[in-house]
Amino acid sequence: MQLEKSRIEEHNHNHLRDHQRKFDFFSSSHGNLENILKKLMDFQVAIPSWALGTGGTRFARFSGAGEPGSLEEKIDDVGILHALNQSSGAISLHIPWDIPENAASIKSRASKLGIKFDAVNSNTFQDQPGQKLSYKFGSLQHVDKSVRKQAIDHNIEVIKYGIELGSSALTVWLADGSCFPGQLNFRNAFQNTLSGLQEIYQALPNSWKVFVEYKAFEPNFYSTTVGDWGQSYLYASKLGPKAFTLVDLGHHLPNANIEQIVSLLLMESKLGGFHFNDSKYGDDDLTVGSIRPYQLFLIFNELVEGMDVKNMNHANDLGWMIDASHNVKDPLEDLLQSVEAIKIAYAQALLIDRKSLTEAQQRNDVAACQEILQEAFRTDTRSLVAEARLRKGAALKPLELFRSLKVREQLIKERGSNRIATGL
Ligand code: PSV
Ligand code: MN
Repeated sequence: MQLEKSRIEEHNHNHLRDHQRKFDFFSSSHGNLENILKKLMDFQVAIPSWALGTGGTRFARFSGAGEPGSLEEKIDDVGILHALNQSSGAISLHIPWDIPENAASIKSRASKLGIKFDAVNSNTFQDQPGQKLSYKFGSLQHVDKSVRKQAIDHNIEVIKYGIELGSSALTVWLADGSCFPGQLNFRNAFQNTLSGLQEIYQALPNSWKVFVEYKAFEPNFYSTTVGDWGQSYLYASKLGPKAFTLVDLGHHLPNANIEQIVSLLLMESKLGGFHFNDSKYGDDDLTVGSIRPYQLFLIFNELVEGMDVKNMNHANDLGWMIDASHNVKDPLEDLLQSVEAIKIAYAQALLIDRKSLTEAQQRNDVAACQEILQEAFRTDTRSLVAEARLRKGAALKPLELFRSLKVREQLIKERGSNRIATGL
């Protein structure tokens, strides 16, 4: 299904007066907002193909109805999100969950909806039906060369799919590691992984990047071969200028200072991209901003400051992706909420009085530093974000419109109530 433009216009017309009142009030206390509005309008967040169905846990998966059963339907779902918020103009595919059998037709379907292909993701953390060798004891780290070769070949195949679709980055997340002390020689595991990544790196087109995603634990519980940003940075540095670290917010040990990690990676020009989500305990993959919105804001504070120092383009120079999905919400509603939370935090970070903050830092005026940051964090930027949406022809209230148009009910009618999306 596709959303008609006229339904969005009608919805905006009904909400315009209320929005105008709120935005006028906001503008009256914030001066010229044109620059910020432009940045908000340009900022796009890629939707992971695997989040369009219900995520499930290792205990159960309570599938929702009307889930997308094919790559075509996943693209259609992202098209719905993008029509509603004009901020989700890209999809990140996971191979082999989403093999594009006919790249040309997939590409044209996506482009009609204004959707591009973001980073492609390889999968050497599961065994697929008919697969020759098992990843039970790892993939690129494996003691057996033929398993390593199988994993390398898979990544190269993923790059080929990406090239056909017009993607320009590969994200490698490895579940490699060990569950028990003594199981693994750490150095050999690192060296094997590095030489595998080097072969994959050789297969990257010139304009491509490779993102090395780290994760502290799970599915391995004693050691992880790309376990933290230091290890990812080591691989990325040894690989070369096309290799970067990818930060997934849920992949840290409790209370890690993610904003500091972001700042230093940016300083070293080694931050490649983001997987946004939120968590209370571990890799919970909850809706962005649902648990720790202040942390999200502090991360955006470092992102904006660090990118500006290097004259980077906020919208294009890093890969912005969501990586969240779970059992209890409608996946499309959840994704609308995640994108909104990202934009709210980004808008707050853009409002920070940088000059005063730098001066207060130079004076060691700690209380003033805190006041300046929290002034921005406590600003309700929802009308600003809504204005950016309005100017792009998106809905003033995407979630409300999703519900009032009964989008899910229509998808159920089209697809049936027991269609299950591919993915985890
Ligand atoms: C692993 O937990 C991860 O964050 C990686 O990005 C995977 O590609 C994704 O989740 C989906 O399993
Ligand atoms: Mn991730």
